[in-house]
Amino acid sequence: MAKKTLRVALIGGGFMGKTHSNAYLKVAKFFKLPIEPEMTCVCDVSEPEVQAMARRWGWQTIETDWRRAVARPDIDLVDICTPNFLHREMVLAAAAAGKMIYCEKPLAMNVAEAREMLAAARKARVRHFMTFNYRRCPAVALARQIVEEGRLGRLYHVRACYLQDWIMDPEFPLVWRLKKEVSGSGAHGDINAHSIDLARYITGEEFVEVSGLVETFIKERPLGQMTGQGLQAARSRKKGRVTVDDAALFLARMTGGALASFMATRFAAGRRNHNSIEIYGSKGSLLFDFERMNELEFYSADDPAHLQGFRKILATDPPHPYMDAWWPGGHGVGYEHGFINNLADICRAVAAKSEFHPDFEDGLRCQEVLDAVITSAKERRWVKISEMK
Ligand code: NAI
Ligand code: SOE
Repeated sequence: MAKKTLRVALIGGGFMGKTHSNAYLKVAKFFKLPIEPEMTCVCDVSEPEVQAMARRWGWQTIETDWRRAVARPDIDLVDICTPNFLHREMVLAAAAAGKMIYCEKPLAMNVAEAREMLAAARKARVRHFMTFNYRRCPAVALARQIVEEGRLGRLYHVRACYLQDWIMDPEFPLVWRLKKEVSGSGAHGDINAHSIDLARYITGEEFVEVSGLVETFIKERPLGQMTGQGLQAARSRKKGRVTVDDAALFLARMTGGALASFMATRFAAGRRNHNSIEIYGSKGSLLFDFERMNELEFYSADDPAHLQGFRKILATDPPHPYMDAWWPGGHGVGYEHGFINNLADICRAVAAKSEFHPDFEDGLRCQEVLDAVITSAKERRWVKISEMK
């Protein structure tokens, strides 16, 4: 009997379009899945470019109008990899067409949109999934397991830093990530979103209140001429205003009583994609840094006194999450594996009709924290997450 398939329409063939295409191509080669994705349709605005993308990755057909892609009867899952301002209307249309939806982060431009998107998916009774891909790094999933096993005891602190430097040059052009009407916010929604999600995922706790600070260091930049991917563009002579934050820092209180700090910036020279999170508890600590993504540092106060100290776990052996699908111990994984692991979990959840996280509810929870920080920075006060409900 032919294997059950999940027929996918991918919208947006840029950076994320590539990582998702790679995941669809590879997932069933490494994971034994009850249902396998079929690369049915890829959609982007430029016909020659989307044709080339289809040929390169093995997509069966193309569309240049996303509404046609969403409406097609031969599609089960709509995968949204477009700039943030498009997520809402694409999700609403996909839900109305009865399709399952897989959406890139951040889910929405603001809480109101995220709430509407979750409600639409629920009303249409369609499955909804998100990519917070760092959850699926084996070392991060292991960190969650260690916390769930109670090995850290009561949690006192979370310290997350997401540091980049790709726009430090004042002549770097005004790409879509620097325009509020396209991206919603800057470093905050782009990379604090990941840190917020990781804090929720690893600790299993929610945010109670936040106090934030945002800054735009370079207020004008040369206008950008898009060259296909959101992290690059040719620049023109004319200048335009940057309408998002370059950096966003905040303090938070978590439901279990932990005090947390977050720093997201695109102005940390030398830091290309430094996504780190540290968790400190009564019985131990955990440190993860994406730049050393195969490693997890763990300190246990339960160790005999003379052996106490941070141990570095190389999270590449089969007992570590996802590693039984990959290479023998010691042969590490990379950035793309988070996306493939996420997709494997989606396929299993669809086949088993079981729960999957992160879904749109996780996207909404993240958005509430993002918006609360912006409100706090604007009004110069602590903001409770309950004010965002
Ligand atoms: P990108 O700029 O590289 O690609 C976006 C693509 O969408 C472009 O090819 C563009 O032509 C296409 N597009 C724009 N309007 C369209 C329309 N109306 N119909 C069809 N296609 C359209 O952007 P990137 O980096 O791929 O980001 C896309 C999304 O993924 C964003 O929401 C971003 O926040 C998220 N993202 C997530 C990452 C993660 O770590 N999970 C990493 C990078 C981005
Ligand atoms: C650019 O800041 C970017 O590509 C983000 O959009 C991603 O979400 C992050 O994972 C890496 O950096």
